[in-house]
Amino acid sequence: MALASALVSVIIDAVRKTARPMLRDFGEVAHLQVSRKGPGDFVTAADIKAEDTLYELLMKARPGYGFLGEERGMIEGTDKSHTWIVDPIDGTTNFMHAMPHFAITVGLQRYAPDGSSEIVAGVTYNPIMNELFWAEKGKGCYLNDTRIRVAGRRDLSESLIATGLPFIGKSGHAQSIKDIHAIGQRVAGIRRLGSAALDFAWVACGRYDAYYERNLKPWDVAAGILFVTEAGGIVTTIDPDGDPKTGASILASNPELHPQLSKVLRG
Ligand code: LIP
Repeated sequence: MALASALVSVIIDAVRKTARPMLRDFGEVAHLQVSRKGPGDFVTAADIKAEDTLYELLMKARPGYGFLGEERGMIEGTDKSHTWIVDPIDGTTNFMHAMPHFAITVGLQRYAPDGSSEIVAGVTYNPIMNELFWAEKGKGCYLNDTRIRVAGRRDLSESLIATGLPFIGKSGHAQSIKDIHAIGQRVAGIRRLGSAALDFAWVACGRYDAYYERNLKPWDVAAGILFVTEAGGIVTTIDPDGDPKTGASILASNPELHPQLSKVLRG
């Protein structure tokens, strides 16, 4: 990428190298080994292979950093100021069902001496559409070589909203119905496409006006939080004063719609 810094270029290179075998696996998904981590929670051989590649390349580039991966868990580094946060295939269930909507997503979290932290770089790549979203703190958000910004829509009744819904083994079913009921009466459309990382990216480029979801993981949200804020949006938890980086709940939108949606979801 002409505009990307050396740090972001390291991530982009690792993601692109990971994507090539992933596309081959996607073409043969019917023959892919799949394991069950829990009810409704699957991991494929492609997830494992992709996370292994990302671990090898990112740790080679920044040997001391920590690494938090969906499949490996937390691996502490000697440099306590940085941690890679990685979901090798966000949208695994889509991938397993040969649905062409999934992404490799990498965030870099930086820790300050006072214990606070922020996401300072992120890349999310949809290899099927060859759409590479990337951002660095204070330097904007991009889709391939084009700078992107959140939609400017102010009227909730004209907005298109993304969300995620619980399934077997997940909690929050009753709350999700309450959320859908409250939101659905006020917006032009709701979409649930099965990849949080791409939901964030599509808010950042203005395809969605907002995205909300509960009960996610740090690797689902790390890069996306940076994308939306660097594209002029706001990302908070649904309930007041939480830390969206945990993934406990997410509300991402532009500055005009965020307070309106926050009021609706907080009931
Ligand atoms: C998925 C998220 C999705 C959420 C699913 C799952 P995975 O991530 O991207 O938004 O609704 O429950 O967490 O597990 O496919 O990497």
